Amino acid sequence: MTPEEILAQPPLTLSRRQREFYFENGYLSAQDLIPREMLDTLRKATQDLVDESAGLAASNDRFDLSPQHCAETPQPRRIRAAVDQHSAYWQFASSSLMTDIAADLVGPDVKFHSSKLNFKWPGGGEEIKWHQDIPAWPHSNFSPVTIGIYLEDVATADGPLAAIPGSQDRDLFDHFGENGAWTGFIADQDLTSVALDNAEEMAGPAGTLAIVNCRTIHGSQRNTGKHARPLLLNVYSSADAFALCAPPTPTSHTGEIVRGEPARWSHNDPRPCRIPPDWSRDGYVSIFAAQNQENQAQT
Ligand SMILES: O=C(O)CCC(=O)C(=O)O
Repeated sequence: MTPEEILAQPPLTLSRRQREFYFENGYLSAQDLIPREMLDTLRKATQDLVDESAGLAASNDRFDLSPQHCAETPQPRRIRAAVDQHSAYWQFASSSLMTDIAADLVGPDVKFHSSKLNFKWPGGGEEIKWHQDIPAWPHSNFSPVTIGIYLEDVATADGPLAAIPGSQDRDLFDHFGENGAWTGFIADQDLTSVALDNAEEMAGPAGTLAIVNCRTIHGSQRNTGKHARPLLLNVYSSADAFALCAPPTPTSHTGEIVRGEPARWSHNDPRPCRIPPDWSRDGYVSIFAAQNQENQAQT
């Protein structure tokens, strides 16, 4: 569906103005939509998983560990395929509240794509360099949207997600380095054409949604604050968007219709997208590992 067709549908949870803002700017920050009880359930699940990660000495297919991680101070930097790691995450991602929010942005028929929880720990939380999401998982159209939720209060110092307004309607950039290897970020020479001074931060209290379209250039600074920044990110698309390649981090729900009906026809956007490495063969750990050029093979 086109943005005009989506906007012609009656709003469900987001206001008309919020939906228009998303289509104009490629991102949206929204507060006061998530009930306290839902948030508390996600926080409890997350604490349980962080505690569980204390027993790990190395990253595995569930946890990507930060270099500072140790048993005394467990610091996973990502919970991979989050909806498969705790039932609370899937209950949240498939709730009518979240799928209605997704429907406000992709149309009434919604497909689930993927899920992860990124942490930035105080004093060490890494920068995530400017990038676009769709080059890692091309689809037949550009409806995929990442809906993030902060599980704790996030201020500027804690490394909130930031987006470049309007970048969803401009170029898609290469996320490969000069040696032809996947980097997961946009090279400095390409960023000279990007209005980085216009970047908008999406800070806010726990429960704030930070939403980005799959073409939107986004990233986040290091955490120089005193608090951890857990950000749960779920990706949805319109049902008529079909993945062109194997996803980097498939979940047991990837491709599932979570609202409405399956598509009978694909919607094919004519704008091209470069094909990423074959994740099903080469493996993928996380954006942190890719951007730092750490070993991408599964361990
Ligand atoms: O955690 C963040 O700040 C950014 C996450 C992100 O953009 C990603 O994982 O693709």
